[in-house]
Amino acid sequence: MTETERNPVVCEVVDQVALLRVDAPPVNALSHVVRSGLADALAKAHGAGVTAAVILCEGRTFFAGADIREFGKPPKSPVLGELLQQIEASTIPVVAAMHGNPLGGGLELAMACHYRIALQGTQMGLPEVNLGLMPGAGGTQRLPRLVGLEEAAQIMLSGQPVSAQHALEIGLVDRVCETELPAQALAFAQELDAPRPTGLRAMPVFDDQPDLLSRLHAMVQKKYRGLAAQASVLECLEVTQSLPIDEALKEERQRFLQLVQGPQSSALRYQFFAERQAGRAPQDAHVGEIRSTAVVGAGTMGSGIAISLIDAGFPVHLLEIDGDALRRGLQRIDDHYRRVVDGGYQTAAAATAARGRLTGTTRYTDLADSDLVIEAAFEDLEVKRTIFTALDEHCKASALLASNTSYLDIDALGRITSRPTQVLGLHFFSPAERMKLLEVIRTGATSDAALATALAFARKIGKLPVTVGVCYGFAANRTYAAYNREVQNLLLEGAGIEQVDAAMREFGMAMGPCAVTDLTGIDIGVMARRAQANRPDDPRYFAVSDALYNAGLLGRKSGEGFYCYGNTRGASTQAQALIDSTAQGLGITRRAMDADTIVGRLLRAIQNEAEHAIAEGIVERESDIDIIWCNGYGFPRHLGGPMYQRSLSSEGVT
Ligand code: T1G
Repeated sequence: MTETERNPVVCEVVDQVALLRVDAPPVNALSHVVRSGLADALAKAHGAGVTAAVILCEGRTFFAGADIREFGKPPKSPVLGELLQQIEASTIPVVAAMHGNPLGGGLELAMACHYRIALQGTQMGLPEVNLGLMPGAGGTQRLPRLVGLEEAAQIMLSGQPVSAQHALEIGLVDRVCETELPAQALAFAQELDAPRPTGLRAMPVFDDQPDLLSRLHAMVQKKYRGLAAQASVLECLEVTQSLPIDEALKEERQRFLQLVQGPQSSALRYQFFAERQAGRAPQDAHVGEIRSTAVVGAGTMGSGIAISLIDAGFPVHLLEIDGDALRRGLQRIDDHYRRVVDGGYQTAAAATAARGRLTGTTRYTDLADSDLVIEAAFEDLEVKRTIFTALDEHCKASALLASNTSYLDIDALGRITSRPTQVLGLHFFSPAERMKLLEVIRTGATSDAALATALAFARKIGKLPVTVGVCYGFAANRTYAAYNREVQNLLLEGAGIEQVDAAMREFGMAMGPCAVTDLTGIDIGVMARRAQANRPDDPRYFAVSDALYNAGLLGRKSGEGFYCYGNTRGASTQAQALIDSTAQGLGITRRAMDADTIVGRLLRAIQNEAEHAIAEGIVERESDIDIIWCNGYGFPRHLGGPMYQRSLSSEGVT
């Protein structure tokens, strides 16, 4: 620890128990200064004649993991594994008193302690795979010893946290307390008379659970296909089965270090910080309080948005134009809750509580007290103008008015209200109740306070906000349109429908672009482009979609588009014939193309359009584009995003 670094660890002896308090905001990450402070404090505690030690953290959470900012730098002793072995070898019992989000190295430290107590509401886990890593400080060895192989594998492979209650049930913690964590942990420590090293417990073996290993391999190959971290976790569990724990820890550390240096972890760590940068509010902007909300329009998007809000605990007035439309919207929401409860995704109690926060209405006067109104009506500027005029008349002066439009000019909507500084866009992605991405669109008049309030609200409803400016299609749809436009150029130039989709799926996209267009409907894009003011003067401009649309091939909704959806499956021969004839009519000489060409051209189409959007100030930085593509269009997060990929190729790394 250098002279200038404040020691974040304070040791206080209370009734012969050493209380080690750590205060290293914002999340008590286990940086070098924290590790050194803990090692010193624990050594001193042994000399102070105490009977036990308790480790706890100040602030919002127990250690939220290793300090991600240290990865890729030379390790500084004590590395986390050394500290954890010092804790586990302690001759006095050590208790971990957890709250908040004990994650990764934070939970590994707790497992190296001899006992664990958690505050109700604590969410703990080993999310290393979300960073392209695996537990690197004993997690693969101590977690199975505490909770068994199946639970341990599930926690490590999914990266999902478990609640304090579940942790108690599976043996990960010894106690859960409602309040007063420090006092409860002290009292617990005073009952203890001996250490209980986790590492001395027997390691459960796959031989005792014959089908488990094959089930886990199947999961890694299917659900986590192509992800190096999950594959390493399972290999490590297998290889270390019969090793003494000291050797097993070395094996784990080696695999962890390989992943740290690997391309997937670099991309995922980039994504972690990019997500936090994308929705950062303007410096010192006032953040207003959103308590009550309203949604105008109960169609697919409006009802999905309403579900997002009531699930996040906000009361919502859902307004529709008449009783029938409102009933259909409310029915759609009731059907959603029936599905998620029947499917075990949400408890009946949570669904009932959420549904109880929703009130349907056909009267604008009922929105008078809403702090935020989100308009999700038909994509027509005149319809939206009428709605914003009514909202401006009936909503309180402080209310924010947002549109969920995908393309239209929100500046124009702000101008017809008396509050243009409080008008902005909240562009949700379908299905709105599930998709995390949210474009927060500031107009030329939107104030910093309105933007900051909307960004904070977005995070409160569990969304991932990206600030964008106003242009046709904002940032997401604008770059997606460029991608799709190049898809159609490739089809005209000779690439096959299935060839394009297969190339992009093999690259890692969740779905091929032609299949996506069939899903959303070929007519949607055709209608939007016909309404486009400055349509490019290029005869090839979405000529394929126009040809399919004119032939009645609309995609899934009509039973045929790029693909057939009836009894016959696969690419549509009619669509292919239309592509061939359109190409011929345009005088295009078709030629064979390989997957690399297809992927390269489509990535460049996104990158070029993104570059223009950044130059125009529509988005602030390249990583915002990557956040949009990884969370809105299924771009593989472990590849970082289209702009991240370009940075690799410019560095000569492919
Ligand atoms: N290291 C460094 N900084 C971190 C951090 C970490 N582990 N976690 C969060 N931050 C920063 C974050 O960048 C932001 O900074 C601020 O804290 C608030 O974060 C050895 C190898 C804990 C649930 O993966 O999931 O341990 O933007 O905005 O929404 O086996 O942060 O303000 O400058 O996210 O309240 C494993 C990652 C690491 C946990 C809190 N741990 N963090 O969410 O706040 S690898 C993780 C989170 C590891 C071991 C392995 C969340 C949170 P800034 P935030 P939040």
